[in-house]
Amino acid sequence: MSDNNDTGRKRPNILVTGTPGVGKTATASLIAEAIGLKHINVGDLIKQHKCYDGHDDTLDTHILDEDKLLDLMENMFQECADDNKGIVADYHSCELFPERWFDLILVLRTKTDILYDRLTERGYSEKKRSENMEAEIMQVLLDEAKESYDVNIVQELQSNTVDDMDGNVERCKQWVEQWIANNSS
Ligand code: DAT
Repeated sequence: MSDNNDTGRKRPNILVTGTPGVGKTATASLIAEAIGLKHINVGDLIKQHKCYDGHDDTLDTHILDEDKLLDLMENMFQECADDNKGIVADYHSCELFPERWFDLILVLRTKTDILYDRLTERGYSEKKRSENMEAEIMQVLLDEAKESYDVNIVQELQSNTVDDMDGNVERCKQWVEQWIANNSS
């Protein structure tokens, strides 16, 4: 993993991404707790601040107001950098964010049968569940991350079991410690 920083930040920012249900929010909140980073659940932020630009009746979803969301997040990133605090954000997409925000992109992956059970438990419709399963099988988010960021900062991690999650948090913690050591001068 690359850990060079030319932004002058004292703490790194991490994005946890992947298909819905792979464990982004669960993992990001554990990372935040274990390392002392600020957790931004981007989906929740969008809802709280109504970052909507109308409604898509065919897909029955709100249309994201990207400018509003990015302005809001830019302020949060600036405030955290001013306080020497790092951020761990989680979202099911990654290409919309400026590359300069993140030092590490974690792409969580889950086996099809396990993801099927999680999405069923979440009450997803059959259509929504199959769309997301297909996206996971086709590694849509991994490709999106590799196209949007330096491949050296993109890490693919398995997220099937609680042990996987604990291991991912521990690995991330070690990476952050190394990043801080490499960037303290
Ligand atoms: P996401 O934010 O990617 O949509 P989540 O964090 O809400 O996913 O997790 C979905 C559900 O799956 C939730 O009940 C927690 C569980 N889960 C997530 N990652 C897991 C893992 N590695 N092992 C076991 N359960 C996990």
